[in-house]
Amino acid sequence: MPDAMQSPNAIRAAFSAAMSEMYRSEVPAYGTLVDLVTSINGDVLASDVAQRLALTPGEDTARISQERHGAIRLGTAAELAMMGRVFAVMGMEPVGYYDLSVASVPVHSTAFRPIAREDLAANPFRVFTSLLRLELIEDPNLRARAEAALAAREIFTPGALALTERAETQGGLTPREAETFVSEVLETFRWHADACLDADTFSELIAAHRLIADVVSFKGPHINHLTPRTLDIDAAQSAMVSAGLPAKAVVEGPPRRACPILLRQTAFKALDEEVRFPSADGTWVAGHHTARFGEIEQRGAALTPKGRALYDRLLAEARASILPAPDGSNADAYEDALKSAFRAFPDDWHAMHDADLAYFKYTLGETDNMPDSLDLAALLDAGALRLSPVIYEDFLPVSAAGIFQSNLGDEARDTAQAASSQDTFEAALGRPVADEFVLYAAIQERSLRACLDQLRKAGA
Ligand code: OOG
Ligand code: NI
Repeated sequence: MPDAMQSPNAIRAAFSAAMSEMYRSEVPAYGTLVDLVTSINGDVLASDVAQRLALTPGEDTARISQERHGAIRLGTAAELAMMGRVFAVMGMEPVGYYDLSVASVPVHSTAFRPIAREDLAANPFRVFTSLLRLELIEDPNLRARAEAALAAREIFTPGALALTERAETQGGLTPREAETFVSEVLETFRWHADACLDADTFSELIAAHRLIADVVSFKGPHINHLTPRTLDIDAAQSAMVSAGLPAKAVVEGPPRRACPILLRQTAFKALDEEVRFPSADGTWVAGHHTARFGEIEQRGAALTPKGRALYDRLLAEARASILPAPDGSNADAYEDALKSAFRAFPDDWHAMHDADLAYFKYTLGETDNMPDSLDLAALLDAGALRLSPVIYEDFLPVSAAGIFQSNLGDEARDTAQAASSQDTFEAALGRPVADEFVLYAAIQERSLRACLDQLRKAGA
């Protein structure tokens, strides 16, 4: 009898751990970040604050300090399509379309992540995956050289390609194959200090756009950051500053609230790294490149389309009055503007639920005055049903743009950009991306149905 297959969840967890270990050794400051977040999460979970967050015990808290996302930038449609197949072996599906051209970043992106509630609970590892839009290089000669460099590289090892095909044909991988798969796929994400383009071409690409140089000049799409999840990003931000990490001036996303929504993120700036460029005479030329950084995030409730529209409107309102300066000089004023705009967003789980602003998981509560009917509002009021926010598992384009920008330098801001193109992205990927709202709504509906079934059985 053949070995049983390793579950995609186990492969994903192993991959996430292996990636974290690799990044810790490549970027020591990331290790500092993980340690500091782990300690803050421990403090929050042991305090009253944890109660207020209304997390689902176990499901939302057990693996909190192992939770993280990463990001890579790919160069071609073929790379994206293959990456999609590799992630599928780990139970990660493309969710959402992000157009970063609005922020003068020449990429569009999706997030590969698990989709079902059980799979998210097992390990929610996600990778923000961007595809470069080479058509945005204006100089035809430089564009041709960039295309040639991308066409000449193979970012996957033969072992990774073979095992992905095997997983597809045999419907999974055995534990032993899975172990090899993890180490083979890790190679794609590894940092390469040796560029594959000469120093002059690299400089020209940097001049066209720093991001283009980052994607095109190296052997592979090195993981550019890994982001642990914290339960208190403001505490983590101060700890980052105290630890001497070059933290970004403002936290991206919504303001601090009693009931966190969506995603708040902050990063420390990219490291200046030594690289070397090949030259025609066979020698190497020393140089440097900034690509990799560290980030932390605090996740809150996933918002409904109505809640998201309100979020987008309030964020735009705040940003119309003040934009955070890259040097941090107006950080306090920006935070005040954000806080005052978001007064219009209810900061209470029950109120957010009743106004249909966020998605929730329901659990059964103990109550002495069980209502006669299974009316949702009555059950909640009586405490027969309890609310726990469905955690947001995706990303925010304005925040992502801020994260990209903080690592590109400010000269990258006003390049002209082509329009959004989800169709082109999906054609490159070879399949459509999932709609995040549909996924969250399904989690909410299923949990409600399960509770009502139990109540009915109990003879309510
Ligand atoms: C990705 C930036 C987006 C986030 O957390 O919003 C991102 C990148 O720099 O490649 O990771
Ligand atoms: Ni990120």
